[in-house]
Amino acid sequence: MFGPPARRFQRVGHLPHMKRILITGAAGQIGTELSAALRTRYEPETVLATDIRNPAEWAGAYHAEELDSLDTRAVRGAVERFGATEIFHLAAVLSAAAEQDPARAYRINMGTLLNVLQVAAETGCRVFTPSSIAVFGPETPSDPAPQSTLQRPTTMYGVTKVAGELLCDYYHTRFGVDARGLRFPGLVSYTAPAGGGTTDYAVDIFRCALTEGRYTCFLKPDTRMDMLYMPDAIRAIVELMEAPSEALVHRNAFNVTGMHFTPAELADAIRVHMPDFEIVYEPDPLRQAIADSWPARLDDSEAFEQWGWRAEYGLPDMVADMFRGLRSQLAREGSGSARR
Ligand code: AKB
Repeated sequence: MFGPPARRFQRVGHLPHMKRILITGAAGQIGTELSAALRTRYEPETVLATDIRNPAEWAGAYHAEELDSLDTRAVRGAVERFGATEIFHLAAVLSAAAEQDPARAYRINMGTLLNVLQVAAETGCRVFTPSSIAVFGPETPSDPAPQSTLQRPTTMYGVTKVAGELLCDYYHTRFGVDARGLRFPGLVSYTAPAGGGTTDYAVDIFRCALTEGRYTCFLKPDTRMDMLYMPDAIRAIVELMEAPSEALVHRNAFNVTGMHFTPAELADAIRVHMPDFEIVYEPDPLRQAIADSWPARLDDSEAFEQWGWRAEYGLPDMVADMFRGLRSQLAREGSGSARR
């Protein structure tokens, strides 16, 4: 089994045509780990991490800039100044947060992606942007949801992700932009907190287990959801972006998955490491309705067939690695309350 993403990739060093990568939303859950992995895989100075938040708060010593990706001129300026050849566009409002202010979520999710694709069309950049299991709705076959199937989401986040998939396809066929993407299920990680998602319980539960010994779950105990551990997600992004174009039938919006479990099953897996761990359930109607509208599992066989994708972490490995990583992180943060 591989370690954390930053250590998992061999450096490929100088490529014949050197990649220069600009990341938006770099301070978020995926962005924090993807920036580290790309700096390891390529030369660190070829990665520019950007976020709407001030880099002084999140970037450490790395090359980073504040960037509002709703501002087309600012995106174009950053791409041109840095000489970017690829944009990894991660800035987005997630599912539960989007339901609090749907119009804002539409503006941000669609506006930033349109800007990135437009600048990519003008500058010749390649693009990666994540899609989500949220593109599916209650009418989609649930276990598993096929790669090509009915997409009638009932959330604003899902609406923007379906439209985003179509927009990527449009910019590819109309302007030749090499826009690729993955449909992620819930992502589990410990480096940066998740925020505003429906699957966030599977992240928060570990920190609460270690600091308080208990967790109050906002979903019902038998809500089965699809999940992927972050090291697998980061590897999927890198492998897809490095896959030869000729191998790809879909290019964009590949289903990928790692494991699927319920909150009760996750609590049992946590008890293997912490026998006294307690969980109580106080379902939040909004997030429960979102979870119930998504498939229980994605069929990722097309990703395997077209570019060799295969997840490495299942539930027990993921739980063991989360505890290992989070314990060290809490020790670094100086949280004396972490339980053994
Ligand atoms: C969310 O819960 O909104 C995200 C997702 C599944 O895209 N984690």
